[in-house]
Amino acid sequence: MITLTIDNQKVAVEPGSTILEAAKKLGINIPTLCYLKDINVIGACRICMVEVQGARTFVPACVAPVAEGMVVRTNTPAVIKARKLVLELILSDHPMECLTCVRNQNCELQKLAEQFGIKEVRFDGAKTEYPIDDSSPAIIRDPRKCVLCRRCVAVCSNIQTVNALTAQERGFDTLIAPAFNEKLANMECVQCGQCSLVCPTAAIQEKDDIDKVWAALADPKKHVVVQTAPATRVQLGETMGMEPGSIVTGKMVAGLRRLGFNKVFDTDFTADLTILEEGNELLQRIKTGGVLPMITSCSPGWIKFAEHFYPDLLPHLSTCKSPQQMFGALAKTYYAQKEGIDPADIFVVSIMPCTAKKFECQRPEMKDSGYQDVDVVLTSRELGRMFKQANINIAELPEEEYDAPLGISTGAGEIFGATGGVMEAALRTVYEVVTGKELDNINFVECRGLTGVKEATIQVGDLPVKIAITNGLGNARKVLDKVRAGEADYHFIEIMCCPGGCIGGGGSPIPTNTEIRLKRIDATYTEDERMVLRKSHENPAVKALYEEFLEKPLGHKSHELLHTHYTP
Ligand code: HC1
Repeated sequence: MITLTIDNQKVAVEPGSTILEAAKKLGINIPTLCYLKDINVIGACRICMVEVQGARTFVPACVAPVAEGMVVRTNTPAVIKARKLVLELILSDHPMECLTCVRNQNCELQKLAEQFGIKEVRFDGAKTEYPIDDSSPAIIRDPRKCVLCRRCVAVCSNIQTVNALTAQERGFDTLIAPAFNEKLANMECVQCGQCSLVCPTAAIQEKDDIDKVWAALADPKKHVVVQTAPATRVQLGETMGMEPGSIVTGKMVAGLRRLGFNKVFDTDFTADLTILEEGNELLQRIKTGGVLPMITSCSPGWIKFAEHFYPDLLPHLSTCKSPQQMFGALAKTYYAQKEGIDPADIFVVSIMPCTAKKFECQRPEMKDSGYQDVDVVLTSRELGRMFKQANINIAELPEEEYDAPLGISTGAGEIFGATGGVMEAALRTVYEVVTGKELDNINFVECRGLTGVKEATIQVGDLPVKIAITNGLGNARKVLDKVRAGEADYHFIEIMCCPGGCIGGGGSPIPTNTEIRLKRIDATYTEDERMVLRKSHENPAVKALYEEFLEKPLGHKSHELLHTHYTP
């Protein structure tokens, strides 16, 4: 162990630790801006400067390693003066649009300026003039607000291995953008929005579609229905100041009703339906010698990643559309018929923890109802803003139930939101369908947790089913490379684009970090246990859907509305 002194307190830490980590152990929070634990540790912004006795200059605490006997001061007048200078220099090239900025009151730069009492910026000169890139259906880049922290570059390259963003030019002209300043829509960007989740300012943000929803709600001709993704109920409370891990299912439903939606439905319903379709597809592939391993297809960032980087593996993907898209197709066919509403008048809104869902709903394949199946996707962050615009604090609302029938779901649908959840939900159903026996224990705990690649073999009757589960695209790559090399003997793989699964999606509340992801995951399994029904094949509304409309899993109508193909 290495012993050092920080602000007159002794602390012992592992060799190789940084001053920042050692200070944290003492409960001393050194301010940071570019730093992102385990992802971006580059000492670029210099906000974390500290004084080290004997050193000739200030030292960036996030990258400087500890040394035996080191004496550190984190808050001397000179350190504070230097940090203020750094902040002023950053602000001198920042558009002061705080009041009209989407990150107002949730901006790390604004928070630091307030913390350090910056009242004026003494430097006035040229400003970055790169144009806003709004070419993508999901993400907007505003280089004027960029502080060059490179967090987005790190998450895109190191975690997602997409490399859509890079630093280019030098000095004052430095720009974080796709190579050659190409538009995001023309890149291999998978629209996952992880960049927007780590951006400390509003330099990268989701495309705001709130006004389209307000317009639909105000249109008397429109029958506006909303579906809420599994993860939304364990993260939306955070946008209202509630603790991470708060479960707000009933309050969210109540809030949506007060916004004026005609029906409040649940993507968990079509998550259950996905299990019936996908589970049967897996069994059919196993029985008939189809392409294995089969890979889940509900995460649109993952689908786009496969199309760009693994087009040769597309036949491995389940042909099932995502639950979001199954919902849209059914809302404008089954639901429209049942309620006697002209599908042209139905407007489907999704609330998703995901930016890529905005891209998914606009894909040309997603029009099997005869209309665009899902009209608008709002992220959890946008719904939080919409509630604020309507002066609704969901924390103060009573809990209400979803509408039937497309709001009826099971715990299996709910756990889709956490990495491993789709696999666990599928196993609950596949086991019982194949063996005809009831599971003694429906909790497949080997599917759970934040480990990047999880593997297991589950005995289903006579068949040992080999599974793999990945979250974050860098982890997906590890498994996909094995599949590509013919070295994988899995039957079924779950791939979720974002770290932690959808509870950590790119449209989630900010901040989202490992600790917060774990709290949302715990809440997800608490919700699952709270449900009366926890297996998709027991969902009475799904059973009725097959009886009244679809007839059977993988039947003609299912193929028409619920399945699709991908573009190499
Ligand atoms: Fe997801 Fe899914 S779980 S992709 O993560 O399959 O976004 O929550 O809605 O469609 O159901 C997201 C979440 C979501 C779909 C489902």
